[in-house]
Amino acid sequence: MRYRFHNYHPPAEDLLGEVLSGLACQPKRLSPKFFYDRRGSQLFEAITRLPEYYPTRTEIGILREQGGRIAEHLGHETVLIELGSGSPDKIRVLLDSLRPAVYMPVDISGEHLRDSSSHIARDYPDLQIEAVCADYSNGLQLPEMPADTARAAFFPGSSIGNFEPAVAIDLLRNVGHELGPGGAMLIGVDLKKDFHKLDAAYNDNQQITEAFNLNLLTRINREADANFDINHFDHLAFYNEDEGRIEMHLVSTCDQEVRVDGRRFHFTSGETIHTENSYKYNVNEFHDLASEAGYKAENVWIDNDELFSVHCLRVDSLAGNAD
Ligand code: AVI
Repeated sequence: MRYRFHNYHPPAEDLLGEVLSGLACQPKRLSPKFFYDRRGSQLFEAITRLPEYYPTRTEIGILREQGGRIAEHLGHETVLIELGSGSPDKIRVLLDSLRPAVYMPVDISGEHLRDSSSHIARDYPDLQIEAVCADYSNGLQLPEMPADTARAAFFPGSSIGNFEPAVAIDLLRNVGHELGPGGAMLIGVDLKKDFHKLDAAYNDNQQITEAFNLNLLTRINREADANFDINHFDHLAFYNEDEGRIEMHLVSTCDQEVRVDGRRFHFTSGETIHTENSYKYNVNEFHDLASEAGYKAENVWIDNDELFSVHCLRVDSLAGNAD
C-alpha cells in the first residue's frame, strides 16, 4: 500500500472549548488554526495566488532555484515530513529535487489533506505517502517510521510566524525530537520589510483575505452552534511595528450579543476578536530563535528583492522539553 491516511484529529469539543475560552478572554481571541476547514483551506490557496501575497511565489522561486543545494543539505531517500500541507506547487518542486522515500504531510484539515495528498499519490505513483491529520501545534504525534531512514522536515510558508516566538521555539524543539540528532529542517520565513508591502499582502483588493478571516465565524456557527452575523463584523489587518507582526482581527461593527453553544458573549461597537499574528523575522532574529530551539543554522537563501527567506537548520542539541 503506497498511500495511508492516519487520523489523529482532535475531537470537535476541542474547537468548542477553545472558542469558549478565547471569547471569554479580554481582549477576545480565536486561534488561527481554526481557519482551515475545507472552505478556509480553499480560501488560503486563493490567497497564495493573489498579486499582493508575495510569500508563496517567492518561496517557490527560491525552492526552484536552489533545488540542488537544498538536496545536498536534506539528502535523498528520506522520510520527508511536511508541516502544514499548504501549497501543492511547493511540495512538488521539493519532491522532484529531493526524491524522498516517504512523504509524510501533516495537516490539521483532514479534507484538505485528503484532497492534496491523493493528487500527489496519483502523480507520484512510486512514492510512499503517509498522510497525518493532526494538530501539530499541540505536540507532534507521528506514525512509526523505518528507524534506519533519515528524516527531514519541510515547514513552508512562514507558518512558524503564526506562533508566538516562545511557542514557536517549543514547536521547533518538538519537531527536532522527531527528526533526531543531525536531522535537517527546511523552513520558510517571511522577512521584515516596508510595512506598506506587508499591509497590502493582508488587505488584498479582491478581499479574499477578508473572506478567509470571516469564514472563521461561519465555521464556528456550524461547528459550535453559534449565531455570529458575519455582516456585523469587519476584517482588520495591520503591521504592528513594535511586535514585528501582522495582526488580523474581526471588528464588531455594532453593540451586539452572540450565542455560542448556549452561552452569550457581548460585543461593543469597535471591539475586536484577535484572530491571527504573523511574525516577520530578519535573518539574525530567526537564527537566534532556531538556536534557542536547539538547531544550528546551516544555510539561508533569500530572493533578490529580500522579501522571503528559506533556512536550512540542523538539529544540534536536544536539550529541553519535548511534549
Ligand atoms: C499560513 N500563514 C503563514 C499565513 C500568513 O501569512 O500568516 C496565513 C494568512 N493569513 C492571512 N493571509 C495569509
